[in-house]
Amino acid sequence: MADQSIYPLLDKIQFPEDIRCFPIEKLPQLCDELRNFIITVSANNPGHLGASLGTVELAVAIHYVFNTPKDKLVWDVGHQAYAHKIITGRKERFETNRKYKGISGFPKTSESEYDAFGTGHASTSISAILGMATAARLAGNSSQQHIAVIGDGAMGGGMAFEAMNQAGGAQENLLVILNDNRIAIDENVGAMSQYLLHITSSKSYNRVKKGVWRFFNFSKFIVQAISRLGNAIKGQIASKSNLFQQLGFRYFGPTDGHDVIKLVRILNNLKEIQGPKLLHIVTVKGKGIRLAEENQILYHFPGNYDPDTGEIIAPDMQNMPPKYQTVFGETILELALKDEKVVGITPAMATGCSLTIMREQLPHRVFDVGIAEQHAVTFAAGLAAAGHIPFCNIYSSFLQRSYDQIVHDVALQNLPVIFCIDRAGLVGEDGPTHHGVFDLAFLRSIPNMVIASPLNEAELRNLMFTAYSERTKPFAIRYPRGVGVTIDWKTPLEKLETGKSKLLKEGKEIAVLSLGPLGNNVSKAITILEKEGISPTHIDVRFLKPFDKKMLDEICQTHHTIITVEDGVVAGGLFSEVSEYVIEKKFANKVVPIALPDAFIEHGDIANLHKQVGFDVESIVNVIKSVLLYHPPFYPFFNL
Ligand SMILES: Cc1ncc(C[n+]2csc(CCOP(=O)(O)OP(=O)(O)O)c2C)c(N)n1
Repeated sequence: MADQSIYPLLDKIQFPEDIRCFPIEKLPQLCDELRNFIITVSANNPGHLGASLGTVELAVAIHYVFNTPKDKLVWDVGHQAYAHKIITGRKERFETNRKYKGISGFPKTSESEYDAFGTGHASTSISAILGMATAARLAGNSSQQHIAVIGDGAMGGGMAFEAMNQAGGAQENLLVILNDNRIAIDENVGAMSQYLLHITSSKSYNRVKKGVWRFFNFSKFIVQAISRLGNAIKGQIASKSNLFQQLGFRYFGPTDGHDVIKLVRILNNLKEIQGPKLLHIVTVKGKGIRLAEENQILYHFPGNYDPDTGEIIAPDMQNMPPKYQTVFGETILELALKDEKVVGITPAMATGCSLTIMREQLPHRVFDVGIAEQHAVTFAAGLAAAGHIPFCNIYSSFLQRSYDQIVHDVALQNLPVIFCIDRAGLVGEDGPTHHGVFDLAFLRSIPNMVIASPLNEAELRNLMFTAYSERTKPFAIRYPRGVGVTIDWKTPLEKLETGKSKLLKEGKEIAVLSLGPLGNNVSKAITILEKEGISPTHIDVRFLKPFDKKMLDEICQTHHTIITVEDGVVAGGLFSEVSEYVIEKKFANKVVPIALPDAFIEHGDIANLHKQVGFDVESIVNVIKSVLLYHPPFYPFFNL
């Protein structure tokens, strides 16, 4: 007898229309298979496991009820959309999830017509779906449905409120599904989170809930008729003080987001109700793996694990250099223990950035402000204005949201906020939504800013100490995700001279000016080249702003070519700084960039991405050699 598939229903599915042929009673089994499939495949291909395990029933119910891709579905952040991806034509490719040249870990319009909108950053879904709903109305298309799925963490973000404000006012026809799993990456924080807890646990809401579910047992025609009564329905189904109702939405819930049959019934009826609606579902992050349900922070992104037990297979970190994040966490704690004015701020990434290290000892001086990067920056500005020493830790790509706050609230007032910009440069598997490659460019144009990047862990510590000691200006320190290069990193804190570079290797003809940890690849490249008799100068510029013009002046007069190396886009960063100087001073040096092109870089492991963009050692060797080939020793490099 042939082997029986462990996924008998899932095997029959490529696209949602295949599911729509199933009788509703089959859906729980399909969900079980889908969940097992995610667990099995993700066990040795790490991804955002916890969130995606919580939305299996929701994804199936939405695609069962709605006519996707004609009806539009937007997943907020998008890290919870694995089930959606698998049942919308990407089952076979799911094992390539997040891999180089594989499918993206986030919804992506170029990947599938079922991904109505690309996501990766939080709190965008309601704005996007509102735009689509508005467009449909303007086009006279009343049959198209619009659904946004947003988590309880993302619901606390400012953009979500801005969109709710417009949608509720305009009474546009859309459905927001609030996926409340009571956790963001870390514990969810703030009043919105408290409010949702109140709704899910309060007796009066639960009484109202019974009425709601009676309502959903009515036939479609009765629901249509009742919904035409407009506001009258609101009173029947939720407390008058409900925040979402006050914002002009019809609120439904809370309900169990793992009961797929009930979800289907509810969604079928909600389709018949016009105007903005919010369905509040309660789910369990990590559903299906006991350990993941119990350790939701750890299993947000667990890495490799045993698919049977869920036990995490941790990589051997013995004799490995520390992560830059650990160095940040330990160093801020060290400074905070010495100075009570030091405070730490994170917008919802306490574990990711290791501010947890300080929080364990000094919880009252660490502020997790929720997914609210704009607010985090102005909050830090307020603290600085009142004499505190705020270390505001934000991932580079999320800091993009705070541009006006950096300009208007920090730099213009010259407030000494210390920005620790985590995940700077290419981040790897998370891809273009998360690559932190614009910060050098967007910060350099802001007056008063100090911008630095450490070559290694010791330099990160020293830059933090320098920023702490100076406190005359806003000071940004950008550093990458992951491990550094030095095992003995806990060196005594040393104040560096702001704006001063460091000569790492004296050579001739070519000077390589590197900013940040990519300088370690340059050092390796030079070691290789020296064996062939090629000996360029290497300088760790450390500070992009203020820039070490004295050093640059000397370099321009003693080397015919300057190669700039930076983990950021070519326009606006180190290459621009050096080129502008060479032009301004009318030098004739050739300036060659090793930087990212004017293009979005896809996802994949760092080794492949570095090779692709020319950041790996071999590519750097080749650039230096090719420069020499085209610039014989007599090349003039005098002042024009
Ligand atoms: C603007 C922005 N800030 C931070 C993040 C990092 N981040 C990814 S998921 C997440 C938590 C989201 O929580 P929630 O909306 O409750 O979704 P869940 O993970 O619980 O499904 C955070 C903070 C992000 N993606 N975008």
